[in-house]
Amino acid sequence: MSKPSESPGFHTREEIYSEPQCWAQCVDRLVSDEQASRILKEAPLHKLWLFVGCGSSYYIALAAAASWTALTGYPARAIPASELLLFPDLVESSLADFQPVLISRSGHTSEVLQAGEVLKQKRIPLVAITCAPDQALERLATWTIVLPFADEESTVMTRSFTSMLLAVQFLAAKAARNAAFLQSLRQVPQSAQKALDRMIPVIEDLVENNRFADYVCLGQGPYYGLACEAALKVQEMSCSYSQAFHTMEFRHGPKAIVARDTLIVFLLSQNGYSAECEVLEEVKSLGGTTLAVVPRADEPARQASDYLIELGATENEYRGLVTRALPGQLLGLLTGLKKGLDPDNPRHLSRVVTLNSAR
Ligand code: F1P
Repeated sequence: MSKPSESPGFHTREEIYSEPQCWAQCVDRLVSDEQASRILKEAPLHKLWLFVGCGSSYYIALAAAASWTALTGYPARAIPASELLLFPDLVESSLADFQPVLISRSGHTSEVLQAGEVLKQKRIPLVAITCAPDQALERLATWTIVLPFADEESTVMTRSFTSMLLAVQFLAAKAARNAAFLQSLRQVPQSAQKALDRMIPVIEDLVENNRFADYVCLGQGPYYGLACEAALKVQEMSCSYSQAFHTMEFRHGPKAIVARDTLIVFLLSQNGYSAECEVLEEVKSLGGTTLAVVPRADEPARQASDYLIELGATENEYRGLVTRALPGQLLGLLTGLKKGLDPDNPRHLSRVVTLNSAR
C-alpha cells in the first residue's frame, strides 16, 4: 500500500515515467546476462516456444510470441497458465515438442507455479522471465532471466510489462543473430522518451475533456496483446468497462457499441495500416471518439482521429512495440485519478494472485 502522505497514483506515475530509462538498463543487463547466454546456447531454439503467463503477463506472452516468430522465424504460441492446468490435452496435443517460457513479475502466481510443476514432472526444462529474484518460479526453472530493477511498488504492471517483453525481443534477436535489431533496441529508450513527452499532454487533454462510458482497445498481430493490456490498465486503474479486439474483428458486431461516449483506441500497425485505417474512419463516421497511436499518420488518419499520437515509422515495427504500451498505461492512470481513485492501490486487486487450493 502506498503511504497515506503520497498522492494517489504517485508510484504508478513514477513507474510509467521511468520506463525509457528502465529499458536502457534492461538492454545493458541482458547484454552481459549469463542466463541469457545460457538460454541461447542450451535451450532448443528450433522448437515451438510456448509463452505462458497470467493477467498482464499473459498479454506479454501474446506480444512475445508474435515477436519471437517475427524475429526468429520459428513458431511460437501464447496461452494463459490456467489452460495448461485445466485443458492440458488441448495444449499438448497440438504441440508435439515445445519449449515453455513462464512469464511472471512476482515469480509467485499460483497458476504459473502449478503449470511449471506439471511441465517439470514431464521433464521439460523451463525458461522463466521474472522481476523477483529467489522466488519459487526461479527454483522451478532451468534458466531464469531476472529483472529486479523493473519491478513496481504498485499493484498494476507497467514497466515490468514492457521490460519483460523487451527481454524476449532481445533473446529473439540474439537467437536470430540480428545485429541491426539489437542495435536498434539500444535506440528505443531515447526515442521512447521523446514519444512519452509528446503523448502525455495528448492523454491529459483526452481525459480532462471527456467522460467515457465504454473503452475499446484495438490491435492486430503483436499489437493485439498490447490492446488487451491497454484495456486491462483502464479496468484495473479506473474501474471502467473496457474491451480489446483484433482491429478488423471490431467490425464484426462489437462496433454496435460505438457512440460519442465510447473511446476507441487504435494501435495501428505498419503492416496493416491501410486496412486498419479503414476501420478507424468507419468508427469515426459512426460517431465514436477515437485515439489513434500510429507510426506516422497520413491525412485520412488525421481526419479520423480525435486524438493522435505519432511514434515515428521504424524499419522494423517490432522495434517500437514496447513504446506502444505507454498510451494505455497513461490512459488508465489519468482516468483513475479523474474518477478520484488511487491507481497505486486498485480496488479488489493484489500484487500477486495466489490460489488457496492447489488443483
Ligand atoms: C500478474 C498479475 C497481474 C495483475 C495483478 C496481479 O502476476 O496477475 O497481471 O495485473 O498485478 O498479478 P505475475 O505472475 O506477473 O506476478
